[in-house]
Amino acid sequence: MRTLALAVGLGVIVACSPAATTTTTTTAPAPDVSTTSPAPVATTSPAAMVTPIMLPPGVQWSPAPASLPTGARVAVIDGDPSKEGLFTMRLWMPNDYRIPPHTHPAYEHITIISGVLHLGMGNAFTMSGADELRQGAFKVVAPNMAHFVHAAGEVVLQLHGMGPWSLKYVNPADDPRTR
Ligand SMILES: [Cu+2]
Repeated sequence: MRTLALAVGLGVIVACSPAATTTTTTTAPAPDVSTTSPAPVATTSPAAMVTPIMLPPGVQWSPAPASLPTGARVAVIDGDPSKEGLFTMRLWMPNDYRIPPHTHPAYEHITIISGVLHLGMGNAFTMSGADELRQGAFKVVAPNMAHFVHAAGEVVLQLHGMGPWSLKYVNPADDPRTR
């Protein structure tokens, strides 16, 4: 993951550089994402993902709440999802992690920090028609809109929305809290 972290770091530096805004006379062609192969599946532990780039100082990954399938990690970086008001959290998913079809009571705003996430809409978990969201991608899911995700390799995403936040599975049998 060192390469990825370095790449992200460079991206941040470039984005923050004043020079980046003054040298716009030549526009570089956008990378052709359709021919870019997914990042190789790494086995880096969540702890190794914790860098100043991934999380603000003092914020640490915790095991995902009981409402999510085991294996993911979360870090709340602003606000409190259990209370009223705006919150922002990050979610780390291992390779092939899945969240079955579910809904939320409010808008879900998803930003991909790293990795490749498949995001599909509807009541049935299927990759056909699912969006392939890559680093930097942003997606809004409307309240009560059934959706599901699959991590193609490790994924770190940022989720922000208005609390109190909750998650309801379309199929109650998918709910880890009921097992
Ligand atoms: Cu969701």
